[in-house]
Amino acid sequence: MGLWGKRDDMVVHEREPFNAEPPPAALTGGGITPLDTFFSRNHGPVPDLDPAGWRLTVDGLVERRLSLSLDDLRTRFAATEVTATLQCAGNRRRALTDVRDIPGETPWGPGALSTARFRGVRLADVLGHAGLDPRTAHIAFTAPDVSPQADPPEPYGVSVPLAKALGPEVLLAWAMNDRPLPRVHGAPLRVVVPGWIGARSVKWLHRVTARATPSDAHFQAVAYRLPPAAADPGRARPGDGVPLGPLALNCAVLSPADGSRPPAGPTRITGYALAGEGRTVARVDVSCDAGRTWTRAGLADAAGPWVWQHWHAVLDLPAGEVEVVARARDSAGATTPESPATVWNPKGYVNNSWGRVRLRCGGRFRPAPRGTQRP
Ligand SMILES: Nc1nc2c(c(=O)[nH]1)N[C@H]1C(S)=C(S)[C@@H](COP(=O)(O)O)O[C@H]1N2
Ligand SMILES: [Mo]
Repeated sequence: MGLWGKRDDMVVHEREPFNAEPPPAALTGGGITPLDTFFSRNHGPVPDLDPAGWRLTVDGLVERRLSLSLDDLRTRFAATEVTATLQCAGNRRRALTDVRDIPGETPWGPGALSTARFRGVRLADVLGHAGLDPRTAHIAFTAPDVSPQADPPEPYGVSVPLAKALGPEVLLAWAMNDRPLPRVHGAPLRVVVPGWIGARSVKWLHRVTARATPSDAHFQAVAYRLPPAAADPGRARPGDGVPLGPLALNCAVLSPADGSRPPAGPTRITGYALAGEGRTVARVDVSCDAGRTWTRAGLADAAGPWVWQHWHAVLDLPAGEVEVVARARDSAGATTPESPATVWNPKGYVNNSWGRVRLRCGGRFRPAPRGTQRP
């Protein structure tokens, strides 16, 4: 077993803070991602919290300030489950670095997303118990992990608008795939905000605050905002750019692996697609001739509204250098953009350009003609 209980072949971008994604081949099965395969994104050291002494504080614009133990959460509220795909805003950033360098950011491949069944209580139920002041417009989350990426370093914090926070899909979760939440994924309690960038699903949650304005913590006010293409990210000021929230339609190829050398001929191509909030993946098309001709991929059944969908197609790959591309369309008619250059931004967020793998296909195997003998 590798670091933090992850599989040995995990692609570890950084050990401290721990940032790792599964190799694409490990995600081809779709469905629920095993805990040892689930990607992990951290901005600081992983806290080691004692669940017995841990309390969740609910404060801010509330009628009753709450201090809840894990037992309080389990016994005073109805437990529920949500299966959700978490995707980092930096998923597939590496393909953007081919356009222009993105210094100081993790070069994620297509594996900075994974799916789990989370168990916990609805955030809406806990907020209802505290009683919200009518001025509440945002719910802020704070955790104890201090990130050196903020200047000065500060604990991790973000917020979501109240309308999303009250959604029945938003959980305070203590279990993942029927196991206690692993430490690296936020034990004892994390937020799960399905359909939104992973950054909003705060791990090691210890404080929920009702506010009139968004959180002014670094990871809400400065990072995880889409900067204008010409911006210098080193000089971003609070409020610059567009805050990232709901996920954009995305689609990537998982197999054959980028850079691999499969034989030419009929080849199974697989990957995933993920639609934004309130939308579904309508179709995925795959091409091996730069988009002149397309083959419609078969889509696996979705396991719910908040999860990825895996797809597969068989393409007759020619011998030589071949680029396989995949594009998706969602239920609102939106399509994934063709080129990484059009989505490039200085922080490398939200690359949802066509999935691409470059292959070198071997010569076609031809059986020897009848009557000839091989040496
Ligand atoms: N407290 C805290 N919560 C956090 C983070 C963090 O660094 N600290 N990283 C966020 C980001 S950017 C992502 S993509 C997800 C990753 O969740 P995972 O590590 O369980 O895959 O957690 C989010 N929650
Ligand atoms: Mo992220």
